Amino acid sequence: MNGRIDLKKAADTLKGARRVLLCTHVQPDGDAIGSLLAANALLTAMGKDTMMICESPVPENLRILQGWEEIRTPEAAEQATFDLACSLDASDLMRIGLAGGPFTACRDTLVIDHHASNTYFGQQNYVDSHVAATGNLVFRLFDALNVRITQESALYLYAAVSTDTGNFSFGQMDEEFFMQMAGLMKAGLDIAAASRVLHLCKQPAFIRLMARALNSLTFHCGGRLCEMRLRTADFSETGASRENGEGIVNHGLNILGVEMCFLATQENEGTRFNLRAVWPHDVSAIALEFGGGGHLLAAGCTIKAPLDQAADMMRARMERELNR
Ligand SMILES: [Mn+2]
Repeated sequence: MNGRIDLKKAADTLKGARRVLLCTHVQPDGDAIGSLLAANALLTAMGKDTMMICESPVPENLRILQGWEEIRTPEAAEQATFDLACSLDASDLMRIGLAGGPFTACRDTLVIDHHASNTYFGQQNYVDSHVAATGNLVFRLFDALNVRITQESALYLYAAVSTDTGNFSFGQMDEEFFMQMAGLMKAGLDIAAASRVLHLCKQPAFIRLMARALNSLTFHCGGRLCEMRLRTADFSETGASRENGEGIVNHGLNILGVEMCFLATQENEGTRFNLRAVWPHDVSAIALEFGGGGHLLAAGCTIKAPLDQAADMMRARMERELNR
């Protein structure tokens, strides 16, 4: 039976377990790693035996979170037995990747998540899509279980909730959200220092790559559409990785007057597109037309054509959308 449960039941389930396996999604972000470490600290404080697993490595900028080295690969869990497996911040079983093996092998499974698209893949599912981050749900569990939030855990939870709100600029922030933030400050969170490391500081290679992208910026449709193009040479000459390219497209969307934008990146097999739009436009439909997908306002696809040819196609398609 895949049941939806409330906070109290989730707290009771954690209380009743002795050995708990904790896992999160592949390519983890601040909410994934922050929630994982915070849940681990919560259970450890309650005297439980725990193991944390994640298929992908912890991103560099999250390695300021103490204890990140204790996060193991899923194979580490194969030799051990647990009486509860708990997944954090993943909307479906595919999303936890290889951690899905040890997760489903466990007798009891608990899903803690905030995605509206959650498939309730646990035996018990504490899912609330009205909170900004999974970290908000872990905060509630600290409260419900009467465990004090340490300064260390405050940093974990801050990493979680600030990541999913773009450092407090979007998402479902309400009174409870800021009451929780007040709780983190009370626990000794150094918010300015944490924000600098987690959100403001960038790798020099990223800034050099962004300079290239911004230099390629062109406007169309009277400033309602903009685009950027990155060539393979832009990566090799700046020392940037493909990972560094992520997020650059948002700088196009954050230009006053822009309603739609894209970043076209040259790849071996063709051209990769990151598409963005301001409501009520829809880039997921455009991405779908080119064999990709995503959300209404943020989507992606790959066109099997050289960079300039592919980018001209995308620009024409978006111009059509804006002139409808
Ligand atoms: Mn999240």
